[in-house]
Amino acid sequence: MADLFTPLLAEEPAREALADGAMLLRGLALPFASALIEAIHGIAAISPFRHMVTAGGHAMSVATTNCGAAGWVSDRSGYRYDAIDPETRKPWPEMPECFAALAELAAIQAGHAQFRPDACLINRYVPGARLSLHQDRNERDFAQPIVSVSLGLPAIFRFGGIRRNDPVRKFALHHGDVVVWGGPARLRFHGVAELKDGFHDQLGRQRINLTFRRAR
Ligand code: MD3
Ligand code: FE
Repeated sequence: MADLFTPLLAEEPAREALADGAMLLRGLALPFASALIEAIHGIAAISPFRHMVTAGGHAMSVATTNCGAAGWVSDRSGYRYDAIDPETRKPWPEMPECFAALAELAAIQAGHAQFRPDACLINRYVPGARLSLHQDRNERDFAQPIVSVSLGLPAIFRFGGIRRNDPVRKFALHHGDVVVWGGPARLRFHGVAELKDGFHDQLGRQRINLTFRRAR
């Protein structure tokens, strides 16, 4: 599979270690961006973006959908992965080939061979939307990394420690940036600051983030 990407990797990608286990691959998704955006429109036509409700009963400011065999869902009873979209009562749309290929490429670049995501959570931010500090712990095997892909407007990402009150660092994630979160970074608290207004050529007034996971 890695051979398919050789033309894209004629130059070494800019790799930046954010922390032990967290690798930023700036611009890695740029050659895929148009294909990813087209695929996102196709997914949202089947399983629309919606504002899920947290266990505490608040609608999230971020709108969400999923593709793949498992999708992340939240409601008054809590967070979990489910093969069925609760809105459509049908399976989530299949994971497009360009999604799986990019996730695998990124994982290989960060030293995680054999990453085969079964879930892709798609988050949509409009100006003002934010994601409060949290850990991702609904997946079965924390040895599996999470790959995140940023598209559209830039966001300030907040990266904490393994305890909620650990200090938080901030850095910007731009269109095309990919981060692989594995090893000791896998259970660190993280969030996204309120999205600033702006306009992106391909996505307009929004940011879309893909997170690829091995849920089961
Ligand atoms: C660090 N999404 O969906 S991606 C999420 O931009 C989520 O929509 C954010 O956090 C977004 O759960 C951030 C970056 C990210 C994803 C998973 C992580 C960072 C992570 C898991 C562990 C540590
Ligand atoms: Fe998260």
